[in-house]
Amino acid sequence: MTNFYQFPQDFCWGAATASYQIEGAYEEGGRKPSVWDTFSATQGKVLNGDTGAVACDHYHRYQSDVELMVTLGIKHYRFSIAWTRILPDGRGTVNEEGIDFYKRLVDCLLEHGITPHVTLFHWDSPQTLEDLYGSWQSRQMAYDYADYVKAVVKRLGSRIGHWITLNEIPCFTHLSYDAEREAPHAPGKRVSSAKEVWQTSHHALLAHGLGCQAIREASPIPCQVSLVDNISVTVPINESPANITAAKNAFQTSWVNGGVIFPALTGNYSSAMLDLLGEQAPDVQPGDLEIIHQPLDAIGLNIYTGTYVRAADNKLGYEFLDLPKGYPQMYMPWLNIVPESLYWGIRHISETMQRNDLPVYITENGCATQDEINTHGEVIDTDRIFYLRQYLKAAHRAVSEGYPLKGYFVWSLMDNFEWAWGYSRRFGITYIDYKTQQRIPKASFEWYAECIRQNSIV
Ligand code: PNW
Repeated sequence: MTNFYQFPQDFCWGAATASYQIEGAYEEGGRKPSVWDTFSATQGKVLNGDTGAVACDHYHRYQSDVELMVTLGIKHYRFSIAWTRILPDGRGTVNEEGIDFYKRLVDCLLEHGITPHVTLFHWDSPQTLEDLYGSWQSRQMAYDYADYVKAVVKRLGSRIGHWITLNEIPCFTHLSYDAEREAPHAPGKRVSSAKEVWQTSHHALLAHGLGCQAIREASPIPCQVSLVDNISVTVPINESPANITAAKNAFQTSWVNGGVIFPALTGNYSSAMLDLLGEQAPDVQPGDLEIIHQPLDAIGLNIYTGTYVRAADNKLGYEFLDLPKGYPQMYMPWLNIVPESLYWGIRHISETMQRNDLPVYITENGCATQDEINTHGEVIDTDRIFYLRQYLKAAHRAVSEGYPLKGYFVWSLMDNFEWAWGYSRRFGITYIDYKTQQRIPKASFEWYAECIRQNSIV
């Protein structure tokens, strides 16, 4: 049976996770601390004193978690590798036990017909490198990252066709080294100027570029290389030509876009961005922008929300609109429900970065809800279904208008350690009982499974 919301035959349905958020086993297999171990062990940094020491215990339960994916019906799984399992001190001798864990996981996925999409870094910087030179504050971090990438790809590369260099540069730089307040993300520093913050994201961009080169050099098989970014999506309040132009212009001037994804895709910081930054712009050495501007096979977008924009009679020609009181939100202060953001994110990338041919993946989309187990032992999260259904409709619109959207990964396969919010916020389509580690598929899990079966929105 076909219906209006049918997706292309080869559309990739997936789910996503990240190492520190699910693995646990923080002192096992030769792993050493990352900045998130240190940060979460520091009083007052993470809500309720939660840490990722145990998390979902995925390190020991990966086989049954793969069974869960089989039940769900996904053919694509996005996860991340913990740098400190591979190189416990960030550099030096490779810890083969760490490699073995990911080999077992990847083999298990492949045996079950699931394609791994591997993120090489999802925020868990080696603590040793933070102590040694302030991790992303130093240019050296980019070179150490590239060596780590080479070590991983050389050893696991024969099994993996999809690599992602870094997850969300703004989050592990700007949100981790804030100039104005103590940053909410590890290592939670407060540096002395905006320029120093911009220097951290410049180093991350450099790491991305060097990482791409390292993957291409070390991979024994042809593979797809991409970057995952949380762009800031501007949505026209209505789709008049003037408002669409306003949204496009606002998209390019936003610091997250102009300062992170723009250089990666075009080879330059956007000029609007540089004007805005003035003296605070990062120092860029000759050759940096060429390294940063690597040919990519795809771009991954993490989209959860957006900001409404309209045309205005001011110098910029547009203005951002505040949301009215009571605007619908999911269970996170920033998670306003703006389903069209998924469509506009894809469209802006295609149209404003001169990259209308670049395959796009939605590498994360999802929400936190106040899930409870009912008397039948079920979690009926119709609110999550409501959210996901609307966003998928926007994804479908992008596909039907011809934008190159190739796949969608729900965040997340299971509830997990939600960074500074600890376990208080549940983003999973599978409920985790943190006392027993029992996995309980929520109603949204069944709903998503049916979408996958029908290759449509149900
Ligand atoms: C993502 N925003 O981060 C991360 O990649 C995940 O690890 C995380 O669990 C997930 O979102 C849910 O928070 C984001 O403010 C954090 O728009 C904040 C935003 C977007 C993405």
